[in-house]
Amino acid sequence: QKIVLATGNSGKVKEFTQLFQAMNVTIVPQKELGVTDVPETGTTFIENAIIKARHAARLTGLPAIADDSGLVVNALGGAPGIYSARFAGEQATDSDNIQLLLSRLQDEADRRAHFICTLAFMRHGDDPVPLISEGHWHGVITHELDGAGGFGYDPVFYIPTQERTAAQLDRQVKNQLSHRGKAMSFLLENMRQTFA
Ligand code: ITT
Repeated sequence: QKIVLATGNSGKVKEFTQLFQAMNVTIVPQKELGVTDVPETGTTFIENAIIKARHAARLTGLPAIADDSGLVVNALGGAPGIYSARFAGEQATDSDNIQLLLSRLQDEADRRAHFICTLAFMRHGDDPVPLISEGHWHGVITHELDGAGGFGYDPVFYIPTQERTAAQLDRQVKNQLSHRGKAMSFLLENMRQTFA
């Protein structure tokens, strides 16, 4: 059984490949099937996840899973939130986004933040009852980058219980603790019924 992974983010592809290892399904990144990014016009994580999953499922005729995620920073009133990938502009790189985040928090003592991951799984492009799940991961924003693993904001996301940034964790450990790992464990439970 094939499922199209409705993301253009290679960091997410690596994490999902590992997260799906326990399931008897083949995950195919949308790029390999010629699916390009769809505009994320929603105003919530859930809406955007559904938009991306529906787009990939309709174009490929396969079941699709999409991930809409982002970083919610307390001192910034929840920003960058759903705009995390384009915080520093439409063409922003991870490094641009991190620099902007650190500059916005320069004189800020409250450095609490959390990642949110919302997943949408659609059995087909017109599935009226998509499976939705969400996971959160709490941490604090550092003053400097540390670590070479992960992607996105991982080098500045510090997890006090691990005494490390997310970019310093092994992928397997990150997947056990992260917003994405938590959202996936709920989804996998429910998908087992679909693929049993
Ligand atoms: P797709 O929409 O194609 O999946 P994207 O990168 O545009 O790729 P999002 O719109 O969901 O994805 O934006 C999520 C952003 O939030 C992502 O680009 C990172 O900057 C950040 N992010 C999400 N999960 C993260 C994680 O596990 N570690 C670090 N940063 C993360």
